[in-house]
Amino acid sequence: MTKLVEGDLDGSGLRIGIVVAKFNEFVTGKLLEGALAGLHENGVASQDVLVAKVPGSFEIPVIAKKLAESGRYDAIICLGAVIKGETDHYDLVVNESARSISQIALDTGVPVIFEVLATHAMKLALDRAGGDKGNAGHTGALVAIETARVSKKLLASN
Ligand code: INI
Repeated sequence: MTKLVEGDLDGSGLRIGIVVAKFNEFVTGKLLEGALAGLHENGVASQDVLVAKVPGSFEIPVIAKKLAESGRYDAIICLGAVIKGETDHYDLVVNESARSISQIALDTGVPVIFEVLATHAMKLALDRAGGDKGNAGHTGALVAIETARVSKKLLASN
């Protein structure tokens, strides 16, 4: 018989780490609010959530790695906002952050959720931080819960 393993949005008992960049804090603060709301709406207890603030999106991976390696968290949510300026710094920060974050998940087996916005204008970032296009932090919370739940169910079914 075929086995199906699928996540759900039961966040009760899950421990979640959030790493949020302070750069463009006007945007990332809204992402953080969305993420915390999404976790609490789905049963994650406040005392099971740790928020770590880092200077910029480039610093997210090193702290996400520490949290993932600690074994204390069922998922890590990474929040940042990289907005294109006049230099190539933008591309370097976005690419390095994305590549490292996915590598941490693969190396540790802990779901690490990438909600680092990369946009060409502040307005486009704000649209995705509680504006017209929703809140990527809130989406990240749901993705974190669902992925952590798939992971737990997989282990339980083996
Ligand atoms: N960090 C961001 O999170 N967003 C940005 O838009 C950004 N820009 O444009 O430069 C940014 N740079 C800082 C970077 O994340 C590091 O903090 C810095 O390079 C020191 O390592």
